[in-house]
Amino acid sequence: MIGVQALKELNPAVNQEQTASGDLHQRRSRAVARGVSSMIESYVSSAAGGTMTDVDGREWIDFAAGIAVTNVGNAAPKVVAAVQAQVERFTHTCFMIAPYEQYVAVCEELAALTPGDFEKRSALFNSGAEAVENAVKIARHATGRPAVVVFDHAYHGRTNLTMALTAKVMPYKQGFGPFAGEVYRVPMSYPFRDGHTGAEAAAYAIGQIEKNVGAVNVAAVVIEPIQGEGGFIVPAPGFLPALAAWSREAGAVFVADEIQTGFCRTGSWFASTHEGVEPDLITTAKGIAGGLPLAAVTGRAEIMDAVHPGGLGGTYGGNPIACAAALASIETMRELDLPAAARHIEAVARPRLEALAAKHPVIGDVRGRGAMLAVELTVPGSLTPDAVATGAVARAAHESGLLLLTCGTYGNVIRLLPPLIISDDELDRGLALLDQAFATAL
Ligand code: PLZ
Repeated sequence: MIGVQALKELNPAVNQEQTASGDLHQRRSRAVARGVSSMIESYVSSAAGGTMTDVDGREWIDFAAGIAVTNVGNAAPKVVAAVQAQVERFTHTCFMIAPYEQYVAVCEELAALTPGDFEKRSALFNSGAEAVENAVKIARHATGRPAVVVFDHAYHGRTNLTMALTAKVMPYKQGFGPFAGEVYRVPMSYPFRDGHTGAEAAAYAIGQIEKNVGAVNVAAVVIEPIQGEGGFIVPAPGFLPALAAWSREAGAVFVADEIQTGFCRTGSWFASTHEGVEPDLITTAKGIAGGLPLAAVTGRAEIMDAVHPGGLGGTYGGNPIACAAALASIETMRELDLPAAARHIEAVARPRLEALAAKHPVIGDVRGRGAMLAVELTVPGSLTPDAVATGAVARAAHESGLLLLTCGTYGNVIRLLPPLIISDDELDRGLALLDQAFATAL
């Protein structure tokens, strides 16, 4: 997070006392809880496609997509139209009270789009964390077992159970305990740092589970196929399939948390597909509805339907406006072939990141898939994380009008998450700003 002072020094827009953003920031500091922070202090006026305009008229290139949410672009035309039409028909009934078609249609789409040619069911919720919580509830109910296995560097949310599943302490968990029990963390495959093959890393993780948890106690193995907040960590090939196979053997539910990787982001509808993995349950959120809050658990009918009627739900889960937005987003993804768009972004951006790495030895690793790309910054020639350089590059990017996110357990990863509809020109301008940010910050 960027300090107020640092941003004032770097961002001329904020430096002028009388900016609209400056005024809003003063109001904010008197009204909004300090625990909710923002990456930049420019306030949004409008956003469309791959750009955002702030209340002082400054244009930004969007390499964040609201953290992998607006895959179809901000205020995508079909999403806007669908939301407008739905909001005029009815805004809410609660699916548990009076059901409606839109909810059913989203679940049909999820069954068709998620990997695995088997009978599936879905349940809809409001946020990613809520979807992960429900996946755990369902897995425990279906197996009658208590234990949940998660991985180093994992991120699954900020609710009490999902904080326990999330690895990183600061800022997510510090001071918020005690955390939920029966959560066991095992090592993740992290090729840049551990140098292991997927098979080696999986054998080690499985050994830990068998030794410290016991296969018969495991309800669920929960994993992001590519870790998001933890640092855009792509496990070595074979790691995910080995864990999925072990879970099947052990009678545990294999849950892929595709909340950040899902909906075309990695060049495929879901990242599990890259390794031919068919998860028992998949959690989705973010990209599903083009910016409206919606999340889902989708999976094998026999596991999902193990739960008694009334056992799952919530007032707003699968709200009709969010469902209308999801149906329009999915239609847009199909029409514009957004998996191909993500692969195109990789084809353009990866060579540019590799060229950047050749110029700046602080870049120790270039990785990712599709439009989920990252560079990890380390003290040259070592694995020692360089969070200071990472923060400096991000601030320089923000100062130049590029919305750029960092991530990673060690805060030393710069990640690219552009909307998948970003134009070649916007992508090129954003990459040029990134180049410039490295040159000025280091
Ligand atoms: N699982 C894989 O990436 C959300 C969190 C940002 P919610 N990631 C962004 C922050 O600092 O809060 C995420 C994720 C994965 C679960 C979640 C949680 O999704 O919709 O934020 O609850």
